[in-house]
Amino acid sequence: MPLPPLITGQVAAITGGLTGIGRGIAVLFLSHGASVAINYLPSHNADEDKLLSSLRTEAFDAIKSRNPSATLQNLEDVPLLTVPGDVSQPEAGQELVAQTVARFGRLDTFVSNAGICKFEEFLEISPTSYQRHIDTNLSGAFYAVQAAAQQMTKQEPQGGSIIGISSISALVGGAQQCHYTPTKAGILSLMQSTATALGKYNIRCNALLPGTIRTQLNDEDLRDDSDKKTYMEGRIPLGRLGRPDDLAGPALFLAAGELSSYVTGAAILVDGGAFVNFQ
Ligand code: RM4
Repeated sequence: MPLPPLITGQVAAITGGLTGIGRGIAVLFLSHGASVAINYLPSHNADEDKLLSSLRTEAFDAIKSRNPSATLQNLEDVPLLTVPGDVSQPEAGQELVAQTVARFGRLDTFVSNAGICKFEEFLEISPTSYQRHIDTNLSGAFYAVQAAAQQMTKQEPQGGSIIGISSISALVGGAQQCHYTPTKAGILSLMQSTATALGKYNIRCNALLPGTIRTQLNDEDLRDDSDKKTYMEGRIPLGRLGRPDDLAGPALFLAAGELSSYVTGAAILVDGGAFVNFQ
């Protein structure tokens, strides 16, 4: 039996919601009765139009399958807003939040998810590549979270839940990720500090630390015949790499105030047990 809808009437916004973890979260939130706005980097995916329309279809099916009596008739009824923007620019977070509120009236849950990772040897990382990782992953999270918090403090009722998608690599590093892992450690730190700063406004801030989730970020690094894929699978107690859906449940828990009302400043590992198996 699927769970009944848990966040009916909530409004959520997610950066980087067109693919990977952000998309998984968007679909689950929609199926649980939320209205969802996603940000995505325009012209980044060759099949952008297809990704946009299939997201709506997936969400429609997910809503219907969780709640067969849902009133939506056609795809346009899916309460999904798609907002193009480059999160490395402060305006993108502001725009996402403004459009979310204009369409859906408020903002209950904000997921800062957009991120990039180009696997590169440390000795060869160019200043441009380094800066791009910092700008997108860390500065992007900062700007977007600030925009979300500004909205959550001024709405009635005040408050909300902010979720930063960090990584297991915030804790352990990664040889070809010397420009990336510091950004993920930064997101964890950002969530701890914003939890401290925003508790008085009834805003909870938490970090999810995924282990290795199979997304387009690691298409090449973890291709099917690679030794690394075999190695990674071998050291995960649950025996498989993560899927975007594996992150969506923990995000739902943090969105559902009834389940997580006293959870803030937390770092939640979602890694199939990989971290405990690290030695
Ligand atoms: C993660 C972690 C994974 C890697 C992705 C791209 O944070 O390091 O192993 O596949 O990044």
